[in-house]
Amino acid sequence: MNSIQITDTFFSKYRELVRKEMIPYQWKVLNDEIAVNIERERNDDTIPNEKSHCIENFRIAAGRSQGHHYGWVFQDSDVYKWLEAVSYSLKEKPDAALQKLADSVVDLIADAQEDDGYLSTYFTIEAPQRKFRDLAESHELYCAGHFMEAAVAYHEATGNETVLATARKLADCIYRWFSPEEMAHPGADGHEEVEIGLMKLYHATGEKRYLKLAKHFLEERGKNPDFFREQRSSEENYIALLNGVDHFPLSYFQWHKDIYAQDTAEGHAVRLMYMCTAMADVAEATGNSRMYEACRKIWRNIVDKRMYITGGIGSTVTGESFTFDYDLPDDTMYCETCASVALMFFARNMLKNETRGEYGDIMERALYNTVLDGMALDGRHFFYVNPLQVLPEASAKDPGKSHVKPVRPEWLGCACCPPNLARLLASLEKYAFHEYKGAVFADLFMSSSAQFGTLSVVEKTRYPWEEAVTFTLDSSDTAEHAFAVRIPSWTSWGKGVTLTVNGAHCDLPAPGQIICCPSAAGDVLCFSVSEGYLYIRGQFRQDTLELTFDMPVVKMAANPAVRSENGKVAVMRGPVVYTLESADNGEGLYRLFLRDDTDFSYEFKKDMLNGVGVITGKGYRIAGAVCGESTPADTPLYAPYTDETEERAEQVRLIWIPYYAWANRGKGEMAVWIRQK
Ligand code: FUB
Ligand code: ZN
Repeated sequence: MNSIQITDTFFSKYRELVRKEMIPYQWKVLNDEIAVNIERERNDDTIPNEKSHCIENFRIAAGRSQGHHYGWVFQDSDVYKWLEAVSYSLKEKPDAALQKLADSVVDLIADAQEDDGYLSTYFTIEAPQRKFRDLAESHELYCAGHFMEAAVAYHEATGNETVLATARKLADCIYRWFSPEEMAHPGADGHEEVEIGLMKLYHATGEKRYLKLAKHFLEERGKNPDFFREQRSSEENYIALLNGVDHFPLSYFQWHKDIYAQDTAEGHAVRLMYMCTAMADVAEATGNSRMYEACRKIWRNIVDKRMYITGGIGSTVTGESFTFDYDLPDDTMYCETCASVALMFFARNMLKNETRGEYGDIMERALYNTVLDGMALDGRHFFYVNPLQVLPEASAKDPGKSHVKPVRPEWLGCACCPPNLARLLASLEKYAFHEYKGAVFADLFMSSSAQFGTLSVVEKTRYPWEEAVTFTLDSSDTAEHAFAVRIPSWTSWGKGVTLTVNGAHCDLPAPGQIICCPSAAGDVLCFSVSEGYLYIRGQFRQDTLELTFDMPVVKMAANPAVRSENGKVAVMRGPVVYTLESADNGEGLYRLFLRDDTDFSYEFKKDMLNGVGVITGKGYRIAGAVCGESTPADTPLYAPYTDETEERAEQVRLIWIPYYAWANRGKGEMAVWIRQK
């Protein structure tokens, strides 16, 4: 039996926040029990924002209450993601009262399920005649996928059989309707997700039909380009289920091409990431190297050309989508929290196919930056969109920036992100390690104790603030074990990695080289490096490895093709992207710049922002008016250029905080990128 317990100071705070704040808070919101200010994610009057009504929708569908469905057609998924987060939390810390509550939610969901297994409160209550008839927009399968994920997690955590039976009944209903063998009904959901749920159900039950259906849905994409249009036109009195979506191009749904031919990241970012997450899983489960290669192509395009330095993805609010290579505007972007959560899912499933450090590198980049940015330090306010530059006045007055919020709302009209964050943080151990071909891999660094068969691993670290990570390895048998540690790619920006084995320095092998060092039991441990991992093989007897990852403060530049960041730099230390806020640096961040003389210093401040590493350094501020203030009368709007402005610049001491921690001290400006002279 494998088990992993996270004991980490940095992440335990987050997991405690999930348990003590997010889960109870979200439960109250889903029940409309507390008055919260629900903000629309952008200026769009059609976005429902009066209440959540999630639980009430289920009660109505179950016949326990009367009324109409309220909210998005995919409102049910908020409950499923909450239940999934509860499952992981219960697994970590049993809580009888919470389990009782979750059991009652499971019973409610089972009651809302129709006799044939169909489950979607919107269609049961409002439009039974439209079931599976508008897959582009209906999200029926999307919600089903989220329920399957929750069901597997809840069953694993508590042994509750009702939840698994309900999920299987739903999967069987879907299987009957689409029936891959007979092609009873063609098509797949406009929003990928059911494929992930089916794969989890397959892994949990061994039922091959679920795997087959997941693969079938993936391979349906793009087969018939007219499918969504044909479905719409076959409905008498068709009414759109989602406003505006019927005008989006097929690439919005990843329906523009066969999945094997899609080689760039197109369309809605969350949809694409869910599709790729499922593809990577199906590729591994079926040994389909063509499918893995298809994932690789999309992966390369994202990480080489379409991802923000923060691990955010999605460059435009229109369709919450990718745009084109190197188009990464930092003040109008989307960077939805869910998209980066899902990028982590994708990376994690890529590791099932092939162990490459870059998958762990991207999980880490997304996690420490955009993902954690998705929530406030109080666990009760959430970002949907994670900008890299904010001017509150622009967010308030420029309609093109209405989605760029300067502070995290209490809840959102479309509440997909908060419970997605909760379920990810509550299950972080699934991302910290993986096993592959008999070896155990440490992918993300956090203090923990883990047992993998006969091998026990105790990890201690103060990452990401401190550089050392120590592993104590011990096995209860005499077999040779293989353990591997990801070497973060950012270590190449500094002095690299130093390795100490049982207290003695050991050189790090070059690729292709093997270096052996004494083990605690008087034998040897042999080290090699491959594809971003340090491998250690041997018989482990309380052997201690200490890795020190050099973490200098680094000025990062973007590829010159990234138009918005030309001539600018961002500051990073280890995996953490830093940012400037007006709370520390005054208004008018756009007037700041750096020269080559920046003398960075780094200090951990335990009383600031729940404990963060803070960077200070020399910078310059150009004199002049702050946007919004009246321009000094003697300064024209335009004048011939002189570098007088530079000469008038005053020297200032700048303060950078971790990007994820911005917007926790009220409304103000923020900028990740700053001009470099
Ligand atoms: O469509 C369901 C969810 O709503 C998506 O995943 C999010 O991007 C939001 O649009
Ligand atoms: Zn979201």
